[in-house]
Amino acid sequence: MGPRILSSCLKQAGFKTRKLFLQIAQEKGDIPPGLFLYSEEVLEQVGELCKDALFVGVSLMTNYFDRVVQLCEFLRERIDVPIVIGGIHATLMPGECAEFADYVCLGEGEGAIVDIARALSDGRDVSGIANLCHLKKGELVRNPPRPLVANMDDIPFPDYSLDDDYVLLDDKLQKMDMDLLERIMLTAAPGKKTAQEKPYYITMMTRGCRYACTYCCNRSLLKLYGGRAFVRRRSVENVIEELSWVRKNLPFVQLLVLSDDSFFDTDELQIREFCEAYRAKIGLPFFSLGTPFGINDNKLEMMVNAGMIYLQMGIQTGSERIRKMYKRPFSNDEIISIANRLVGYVPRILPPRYDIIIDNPMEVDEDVIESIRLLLRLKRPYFIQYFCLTLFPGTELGDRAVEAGIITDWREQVYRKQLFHKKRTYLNFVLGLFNTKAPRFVMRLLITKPAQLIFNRPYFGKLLRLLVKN
Ligand code: B12
Ligand SMILES: C[S@@+](CC[C@H](N)C(=O)[O-])C[C@H]1O[C@@H](n2cnc3c(N)ncnc32)[C@H](O)[C@@H]1O
Ligand code: SF4
Repeated sequence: MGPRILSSCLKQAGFKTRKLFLQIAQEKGDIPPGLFLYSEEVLEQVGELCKDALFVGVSLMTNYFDRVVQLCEFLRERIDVPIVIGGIHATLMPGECAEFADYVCLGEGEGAIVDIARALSDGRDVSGIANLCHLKKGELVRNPPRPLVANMDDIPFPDYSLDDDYVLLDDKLQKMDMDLLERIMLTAAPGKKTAQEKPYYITMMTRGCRYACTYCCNRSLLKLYGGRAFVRRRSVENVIEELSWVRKNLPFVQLLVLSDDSFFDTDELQIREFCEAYRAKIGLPFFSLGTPFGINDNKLEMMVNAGMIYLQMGIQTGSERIRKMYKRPFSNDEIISIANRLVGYVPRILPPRYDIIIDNPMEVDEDVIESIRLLLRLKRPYFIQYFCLTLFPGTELGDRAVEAGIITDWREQVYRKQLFHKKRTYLNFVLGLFNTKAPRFVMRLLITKPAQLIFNRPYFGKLLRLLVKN
């Protein structure tokens, strides 16, 4: 969403943009991270497409680090065009990003990107622009942040025009057209493994989140903006206008995603207004992300009536100790009560999806067993999404892991981490059974002391590997 919004800002200011979508597929395979680099042919193509630009802007998430370094180094050698890096990783680690780019943008980029384009096209200096950092004689010069965008409705809709877009597919940079757009909106579809594998469009009504869960990058944004009015919501009218545009211009979209950090964490009036307008004017099925923060019966009822086909909710852990470590302020009983209400809507909605964080090096077996016990108490059906804990820089847990000596090399241990490779432990195996038809009594048996004594051993991973291979 970020780069598309920035492209619209530039167009509004009278500039032309060319967008390159350089994702590499098969992120989840057994491919060593080194192979996630771009091929020589792709780099050449990118170089050609960027050589006449006023500047190149790159958006960076942590796990794209190596390939962005590769790309920037290639461009710096090949063409004489300034490179600006932005996005969450640039915001978390501006110093290291400044080593392979000319400027780094911290936080929101809408104002900065237009200022950069104007300065460069007028031949003015860029280095003083608010939000930017750059290296001067090896030292990081950090300009103050500009005020946050106060009125979210002032931000233009993401740029989905296809006039000058390219997408990396099948290891080739291809000119984007409606068919390719449909294809990428389908391949990244969030509902894989369920009936929801449909081209989807993702949007957000809110920017920012008021919580600071210790594993989450949001804490760095809260810090950057010093607690000022960080959480802002677009008007319902504005969101509906965007979605109406989508209905009209991207007719293949069959599913909408409200990807706010915590959609339900607002008052009922706003949710009612949204739901009524959505139902009357949009009508496509949608799913939403939510934390247990702020979910209640009234809001659920309104969302389901408006077309919500399921909700993805972060549970993260069933261990009170780990929940405290994560700074998630609710109890297992509260989770159970919300989850059971949610399941009450099935089959009007699809089974809810609950996020669970696994492979936390600060967890002990008893914590994982607490998670299993919690999941055993939740009414079925539901689907679990497992996320291996990544100790991102700038997060509280990331800082603690460095202090504890768990992280000694960010690049090796974090940036190059296979995000979806869970450890082959016995307890992860038991957790995995929640997405199968395994009867609950079997799972209860599997976490009894005798079962743990036999199976919860290092040999289990090797055994599993053998079984899976065969
Ligand atoms: C939507 C989303 C997804 C979608 C993406 C779908 C899509 N096609 O867009 C899906 C579901 C695929 C996804 C997956 C993942 N995501 Co995600 N996702 C988000 C989410 C909720 C919104 C992203 C967004 O569009 N934001 C709105 C735009 C406007 O903000 P923005 O991108 O930050 O851009 C602004 C600035 O950063 C800046 N900017 C950005 N780029 C540039 C470039 C330049 C040149 C400049 C000047 C400025 C600039 O300007 C923009 C406008 O102000 C964010 C959380 C969040 N609230 O942002 C997490 C987030 C980006 N995801 C995150 C993670 C960890 C993941 C996953 C690893 C798994 C997971 N646990 O969710 C996967 C891996 C994806 C991958 N790399 O393969 C983390 C990233 C952590 C990190 N350090 O990299 C985030 C920040 C969540 C969090 N709070 O921790 N995600
Ligand atoms: C985009 S996040 C949104 C989370 C949502 N705001 C919440 O609080 O539940 C989606 C999921 O990613 C997972 N996640 C977030 N940060 C993570 C991290 N550092 N490591 C592993 N998983 C993470 C969590 O399971 C989370 O529920
Ligand atoms: S509620 Fe979600 S987005 Fe907000 S800080 Fe916690 S994990 Fe991050």
